[in-house]
Amino acid sequence: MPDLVALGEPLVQFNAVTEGPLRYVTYFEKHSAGSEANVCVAVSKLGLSSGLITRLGNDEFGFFIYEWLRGQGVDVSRVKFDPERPTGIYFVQRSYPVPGVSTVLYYRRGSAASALSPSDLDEEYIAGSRFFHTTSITMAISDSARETVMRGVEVAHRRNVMVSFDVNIRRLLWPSIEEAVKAVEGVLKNVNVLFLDENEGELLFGTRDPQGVFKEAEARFGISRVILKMGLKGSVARWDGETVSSKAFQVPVKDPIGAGDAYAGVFLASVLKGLPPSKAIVRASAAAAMVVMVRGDEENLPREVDLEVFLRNYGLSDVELR
Ligand code: KDG
Repeated sequence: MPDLVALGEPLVQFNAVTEGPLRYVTYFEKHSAGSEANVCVAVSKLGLSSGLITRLGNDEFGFFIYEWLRGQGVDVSRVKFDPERPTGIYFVQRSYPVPGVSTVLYYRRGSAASALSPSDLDEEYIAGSRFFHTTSITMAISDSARETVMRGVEVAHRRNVMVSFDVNIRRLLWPSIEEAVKAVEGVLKNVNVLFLDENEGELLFGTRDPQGVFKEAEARFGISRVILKMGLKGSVARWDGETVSSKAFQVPVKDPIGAGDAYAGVFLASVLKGLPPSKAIVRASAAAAMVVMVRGDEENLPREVDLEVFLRNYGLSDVELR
């Protein structure tokens, strides 16, 4: 069974080759993306095993994602093809109107993954893994997908598998922010490792302050492993009573989408390798920086050797970090 099992919707990403408003963009580059799929690839590239539970359309885009994930070493044995619904896609507009910031245009309503249902969960497959990972994106795409996330998290918790949850609130996918918050609050009691950013800290816990977020997460939901991402200010984690932090590595940014998944995937893979949180957080920050240097979420996800070279270039020895 894979070390990490994720549940969520992979998407084909069409990334604008040129910057600026999409109405003037002529060329798009095709990539395999989607938050939980990105995490699976991040884990697999570091030499661990991962598997994705999802549904794809029985169409060219579905075949592309399936073959891509399989090529990256992700176990696709729990991927189902839906003969009636299409694979979800989205477009990325880069550096307009804000330089270095990307915006997305989704075409995923009624997608194959939106028909995910609890019957797609193989309990023994989840129970055999060490981490079960998902996000609120999957909770937003349909009622049945939300129910699947709730059930998956419950199953993992009951079978003593560590549950990792990246809050990842995508405002475009929710009718209201209140609904998003309510849905996330509904799973948190079964979560062991929580990734979130400062805005999500504010929404869920009423504070952006790391110590405040850690305190509330523990007091309200019993979560003692919380990782707070603060953009250019770096990140801080509270891990079983220990607080660790990392700077954000400054790199030339082509497209920031996918940074959070690189971060979560490399953090979890590092923990799975037995590294302490102080090292996991630096490696995760490095990986997040690496993926934003190119278009596409997964192409720059590092292998161990790439992480080592990157960190050495920034004056940090990965021998110490390993
Ligand atoms: O984190 C990157 C993902 O957000 C992106 O690939 C698309 O999963 C996606 C989403 O729903 O926004």
